[in-house]
Amino acid sequence: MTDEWQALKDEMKEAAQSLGIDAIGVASSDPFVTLKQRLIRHRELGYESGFEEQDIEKRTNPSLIFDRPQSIIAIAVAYPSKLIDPPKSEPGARRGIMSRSAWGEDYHKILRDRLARLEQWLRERVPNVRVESMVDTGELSDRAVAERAGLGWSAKNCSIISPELGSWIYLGEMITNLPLPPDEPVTEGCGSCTKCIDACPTGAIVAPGQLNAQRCISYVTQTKGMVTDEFMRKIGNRLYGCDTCQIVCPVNRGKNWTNQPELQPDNELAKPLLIPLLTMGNKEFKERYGHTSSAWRGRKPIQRNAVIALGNFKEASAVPDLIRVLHDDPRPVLRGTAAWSLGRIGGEAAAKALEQASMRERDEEAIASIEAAIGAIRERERA
Ligand code: B12
Ligand code: SF4
Ligand code: SF4
Repeated sequence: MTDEWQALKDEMKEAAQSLGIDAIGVASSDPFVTLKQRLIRHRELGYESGFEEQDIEKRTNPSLIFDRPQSIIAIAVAYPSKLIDPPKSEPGARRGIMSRSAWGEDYHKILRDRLARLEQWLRERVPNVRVESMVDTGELSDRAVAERAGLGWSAKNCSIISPELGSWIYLGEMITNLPLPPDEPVTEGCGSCTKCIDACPTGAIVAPGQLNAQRCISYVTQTKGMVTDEFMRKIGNRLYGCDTCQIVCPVNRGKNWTNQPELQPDNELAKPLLIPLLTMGNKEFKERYGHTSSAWRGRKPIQRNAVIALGNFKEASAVPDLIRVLHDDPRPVLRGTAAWSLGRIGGEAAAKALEQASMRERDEEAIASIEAAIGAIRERERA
């Protein structure tokens, strides 16, 4: 019997590429005991983002979410890391950047499709197979499953790094009632390298493999409220997500996966002009970005980040557009953020618009931001 399951697993591994899956492995469905301790500690330290499943028992015990599980099949789908002939960001035509995980079609859709193809493939061979598939939003830790299934190691930047594919991979999994023999975890690791920890702009990687998500720019770009001065400066021109700790990783050098047609980027979406984003309505946002993974929080965080990026570029030509946001945008967070950017850029027109706004503004956070911006301009004038 064991040989039969081994044979099915071997056949499945051979079929993976034809199902659009770049790497596949099998993990046991035993409880994730060390992960559980880790998640408890993570919560105690206040390092969670709030985007993870909150029930730690369910996260770490597959038998609580699946009747008599026998194995977990982990899959990885590789994605591109390079744009071909990317448009330049230059004075007068500044551009933002979407993280690679938001290029192409939403990876949730793509991985669900690959898992559905795999389920169909299994059903043709084992008609009474039972499965529960998930990607990102499911209860399980996709990284912990992938690590146990031998897809890669759990790296210092927190990513799962495949020795062959690097970390430019999305992860998903399928709990099953099939007693497939588990794979061995990979033996490679980060060694003495610390490039990602050194490069992280906010010190969010507090120890190897330990992230304070509250300090991670990827998280900050996905929040909806006002961002603190410290983080606005560090966001740079990122519109959604952050790739820094993967870009600097030597294992990723030269790795750019172009075999998944749906995941290939559109330059104008991946590196869009900033000013047109400021006036993008909801309908236009859905048309342009609705099919990407950046859309799940709506247009507000992306527009706020576009305002921040213009401030960080100190883009003087954006002052009239930022003044329009400051005076007319119905969302206080956008008005407050525009004040910050105008304070960064400075100049007479910005100062005058901020003075006018300070007399009209009613939102407390926006008022505070306007006053800080006026203060910043005055201080620079005095210096
Ligand atoms: C919440 C979340 C976030 C949060 C927090 C990220 C984090 N590192 O915790 C934020 C918004 C910041 C985020 C950002 C990103 N995310 Co995210 N995110 C998730 C989500 C939903 C849950 C992660 C989680 O529970 N973290 C809590 C930590 C404590 O647990 P864990 O990372 O799951 O498990 C590891 C640790 O527990 C560790 N561990 C356990 N015990 C111990 C003990 C010791 C001593 C040590 C050192 C480690 C250790 O080993 C486990 C396996 O690696 C997963 C999807 C999912 N359902 O799992 C995607 C996921 C992790 N994200 C993903 C991606 C792509 C990203 C970004 C690259 C996106 C971007 N470009 O901006 C960044 C990377 C940031 C980073 N350096 O981690 C991918 C990762 C793919 C990969 N190759 O690893 C996932 C798996 C989504 C997917 N299905 O593909 N994300
Ligand atoms: S995603 Fe960016 S902010 Fe987050 S840990 Fe990596 S480098 Fe740091
Ligand atoms: S940069 Fe170095 S330490 Fe960081 S994940 Fe890559 S190999 Fe590991």
